[in-house]
Amino acid sequence: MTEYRTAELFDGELVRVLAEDGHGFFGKPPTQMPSQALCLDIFRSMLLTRAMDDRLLKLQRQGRIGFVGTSTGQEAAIHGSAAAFERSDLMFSALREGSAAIQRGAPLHEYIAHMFGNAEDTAKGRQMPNHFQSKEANFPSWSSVLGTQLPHAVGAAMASKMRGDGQVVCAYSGDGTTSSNGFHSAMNFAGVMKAPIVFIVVDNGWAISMPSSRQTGSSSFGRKAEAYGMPGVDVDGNDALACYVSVKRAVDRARNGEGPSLISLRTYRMLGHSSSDDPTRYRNPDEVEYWSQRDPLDRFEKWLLSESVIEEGGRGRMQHELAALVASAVEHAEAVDSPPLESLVEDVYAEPPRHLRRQVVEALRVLDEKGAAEAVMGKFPL
Ligand SMILES: Cc1ncc(C[n+]2csc(CCOP(=O)(O)OP(=O)(O)O)c2C)c(N)n1
Ligand SMILES: [Mg+2]
Repeated sequence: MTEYRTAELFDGELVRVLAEDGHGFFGKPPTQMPSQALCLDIFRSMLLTRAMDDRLLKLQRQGRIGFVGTSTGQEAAIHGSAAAFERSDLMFSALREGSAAIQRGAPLHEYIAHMFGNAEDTAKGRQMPNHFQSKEANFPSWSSVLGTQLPHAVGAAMASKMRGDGQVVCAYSGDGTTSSNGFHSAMNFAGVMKAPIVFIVVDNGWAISMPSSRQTGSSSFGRKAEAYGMPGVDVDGNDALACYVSVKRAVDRARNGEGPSLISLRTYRMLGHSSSDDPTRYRNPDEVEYWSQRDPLDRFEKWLLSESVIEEGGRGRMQHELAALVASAVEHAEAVDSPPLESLVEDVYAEPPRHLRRQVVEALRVLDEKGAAEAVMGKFPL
């Protein structure tokens, strides 16, 4: 496994703002620093993501939810970058950026409802967990088919360009997804048409069991941008401020009509690919140890303390408060029913056709839910 280390993939400097140990700046402070309030919001979002991972993975192990794709280790990349967009911008996520919707205003209980697929799930239980959608947060659901979100995002960016309303589109993908057709089509089209979009590759070192060093012949993901005629940059993805500053520059560029950019955020997936994966089968424990020494939460916390944005013990108090919020959202979600069975055939046709209605009624009869079957027959007479 020594062939792995994304650092080997890239022989240039990563963009950094914070010192690796969080004590001060790496070099000169950038001119476009986020406000203290925004820094605090980013940190809180990072802590919430960690708290949700912790709780949701336990729920999955207890058989109370079906699937979890965690974000542990990637919190700076997710929330530092998401903070650079306006809420009116459109955000297309991949598997691990769902909690950015909460950062953008979606209610926590809706996110948790989605993880359970209950009647309060905005996707009505029709999606896998971790495929969150929120109209309120301008956050479309994504498809598990890797890369399909990227051409959709470019289409949305072109629509914004035609409307001329200044909306910028954010398009997240993983390192593995850079090998998809969708990535190429989207990057090419956006480059040619100068679409107002920011592509963010969250390079977490792995695509299930495939290391990112085996994903491309390029010397870095950021450098792929050159071939598509847009700027590209490789950033330390465990540095929340570097993520914010680099993405903000690209967002401003897109809003000013200067077209797309590609930002690659170098980070690490600390846990398995999903709750169905055992990463010890393919990863060297030394590598995991190396990255555990570089926890993005610790690094940002040290800097926030040194700038007096938080005080000693502040992180612990926030963690406590967020864990309680997650616990109460879980308690609420478990008391909510599943979506009604007949919702399976709704929302495609204006009136669900006869054969689908019949299937719902038959299913309800099999489930011995006579009352419900009669109610459906009353609603949609056969
Ligand atoms: C088109 C397609 N090919 C293969 C898969 C199977 N698959 C699911 S996730 C995954 C790895 C994704 O890696 P990456 O893009 O780096 O995202 P990460 O999971 O690391 O966040 C693969 C190969 C898929 N879902 N879609
Ligand atoms: Mg990956």
